[in-house]
Amino acid sequence: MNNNHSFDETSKDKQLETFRSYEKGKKLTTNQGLKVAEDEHSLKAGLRGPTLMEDFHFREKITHFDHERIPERVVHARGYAAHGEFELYKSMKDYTKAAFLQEPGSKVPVFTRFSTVAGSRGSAETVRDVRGFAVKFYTEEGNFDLVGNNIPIFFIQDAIKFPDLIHAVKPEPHNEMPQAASAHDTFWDFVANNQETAHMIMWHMSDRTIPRSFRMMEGFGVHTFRFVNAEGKAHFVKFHWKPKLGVHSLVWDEAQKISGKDPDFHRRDLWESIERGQFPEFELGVQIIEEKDEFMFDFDILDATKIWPEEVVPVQLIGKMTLNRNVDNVFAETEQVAFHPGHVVPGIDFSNDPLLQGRLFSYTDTQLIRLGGPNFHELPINRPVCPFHNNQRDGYGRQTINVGQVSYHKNSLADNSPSTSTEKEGGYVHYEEKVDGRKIQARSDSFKDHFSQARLFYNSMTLAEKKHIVDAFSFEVGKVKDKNVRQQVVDMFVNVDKGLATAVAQAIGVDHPDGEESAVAETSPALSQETTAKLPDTRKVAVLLGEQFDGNELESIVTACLDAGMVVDIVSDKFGIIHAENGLAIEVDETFLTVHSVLYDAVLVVGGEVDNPTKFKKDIINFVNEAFQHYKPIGVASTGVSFFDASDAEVGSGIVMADESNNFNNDFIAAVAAHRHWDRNIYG
Ligand code: HDD
Repeated sequence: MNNNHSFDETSKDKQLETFRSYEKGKKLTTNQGLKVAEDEHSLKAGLRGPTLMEDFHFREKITHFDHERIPERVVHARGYAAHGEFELYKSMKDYTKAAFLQEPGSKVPVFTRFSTVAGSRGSAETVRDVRGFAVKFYTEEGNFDLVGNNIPIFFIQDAIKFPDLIHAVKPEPHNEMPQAASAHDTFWDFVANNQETAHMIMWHMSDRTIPRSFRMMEGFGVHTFRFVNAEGKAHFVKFHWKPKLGVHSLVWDEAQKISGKDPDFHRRDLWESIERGQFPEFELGVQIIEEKDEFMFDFDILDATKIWPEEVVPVQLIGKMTLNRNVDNVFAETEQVAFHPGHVVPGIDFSNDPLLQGRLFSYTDTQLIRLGGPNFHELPINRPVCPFHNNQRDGYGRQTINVGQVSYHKNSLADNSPSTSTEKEGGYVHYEEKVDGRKIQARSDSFKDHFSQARLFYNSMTLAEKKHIVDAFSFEVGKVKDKNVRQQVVDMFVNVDKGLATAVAQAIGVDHPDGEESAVAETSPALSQETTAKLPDTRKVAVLLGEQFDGNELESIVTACLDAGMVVDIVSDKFGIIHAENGLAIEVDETFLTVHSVLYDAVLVVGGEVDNPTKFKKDIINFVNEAFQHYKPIGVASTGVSFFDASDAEVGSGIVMADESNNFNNDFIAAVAAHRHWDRNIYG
């Protein structure tokens, strides 16, 4: 196959091209290449007679169809991916010898898959869940996989507990409910009885688990890894992805409604942005700690339930990933891609984090069943772009035709090839860490503080973010049927914050907790989403419009929105062309039947004349009320005031009236960039 070693950011695309099949204009054949004359009717004994086994085309077609499905991923089953490139800003030569991190300006191809964790392959995308953020870098030294999440820590400290965690969060086995949700008894029973989950649960109950878009999430490698430089010196490193568009979330009511209106909301958003040429960008950040400083912190750097606060260990931005191409075929690429935290290149090594150590076993193991055997590395999406040769042979679906007599090492018949490489020649040499200890099944005392960073997180939230956390707990634990489990959860989270636990206790009808909250008083401002980038780019606006609108006003605002990089949909009572009073004609993109307020970032109320003004008014009022409830920006054109006045929305934060604004276009765009307007009283 294509093992030529010519390398640049397009090398993966060139390699994939050798596997693509273009069917348009081609003749239909069987898998044996035989041209097919009949594809509508099976071979029968007489016009009304039984079908004959002899019909090989029928048998082949049905048999292949019968075997089309493969097992979904045991976790992260629902995902979506795109191709792109990674460009280095800053040489990491002092820290790592990884070839793709040496030369500023150098680029490598990447493939990135985003996912939810708990739901099945067909589940809704805006559920409350952690998001997977897995990146495969196709480097000249082999594939490096950064298999992370959108949350910088994890639920558990030791991989041996992973099956327990997943059994608890998946639908309950006796009735297989609920789908793609953590709001049920077994999950919260696990939480309360495994208190190492405390910090992760605070993130899980925060807005982070209901992202607005895959393009507006951070990503984290979670574990402590090692960078090793050419001199063999190692540093501890954590990886971050920072989205250029900032970190933004939905509100819970909206997220639930989107699950029904558009279960594909996140993949559609990613697909459409790339198709429009608005390529998602994420900067790669690293936090680095010297080996000698391993024990300088009040947390253990091997504990995956802990962050390294950015104010203590700054994040250096070293490069940028741009996702610029959608897949050609979701099954072939997104479904068959196989990630593994153990896919590393020289200069990147592991730490003894017991969660990471366990993952190093699990990922190959799971591909063996999911992808049906040991040759999944030969699937086009998984192939490295550099050559690969070894003595592994055979197995289901083997594609490589290994030529020659020899498949063992060492040998003389093939001059001892394929031969190993020295470190200088690029051979991977494991970091020689000194390890000394007794065999023991226990956890270090330094892993036992479960609440300090959970409190640090809560301390760092704004008032609105804290309220969302209280509401999320109240919803989730409110769904728990067992009152004893509810009580245990409240009793656990008093260790984080008494106000939080008491408010939740009140909402879910259990006794107020009487424990002591953590004494941590510090904050880490980097943890709040309020300090994130706020831009109008790619934000989606619904313009609610009928006939005889003010053409000049509309043209001006729509042009301004498009110039600001926003996406504008004209929404009316029916499809077709509508006209302004000045004759301007505009095509309707969507109707009140096909879309809904929750699918947009902002609303612009223009109004106008339609066949059924009463229904039109009601539709607009519904749109506006919902947008108002979800803290969204609402612009009101001069013709739209009567519609706005008839809604429950009130003038205030994020409401921009053309009649009252000196610079309506700019004010509206600024309100959209702000994302949500939390200081709004939605209850009147
Ligand atoms: Fe995992 C998939 C991320 C802990 C076992 N994991 C999977 C994916 C992501 C993560 C993003 C989907 C990759 C894709 O898109 O195909 N997992 C994480 C993170 C973890 C983590 C960030 C903690 C820091 N995982 C973890 C543990 C184990 C696993 C402790 C087992 C011991 N994960 C798996 C798996 C999956 C998987 C069962 C399912 C499908 C796959 O691997 O390819 O092996």
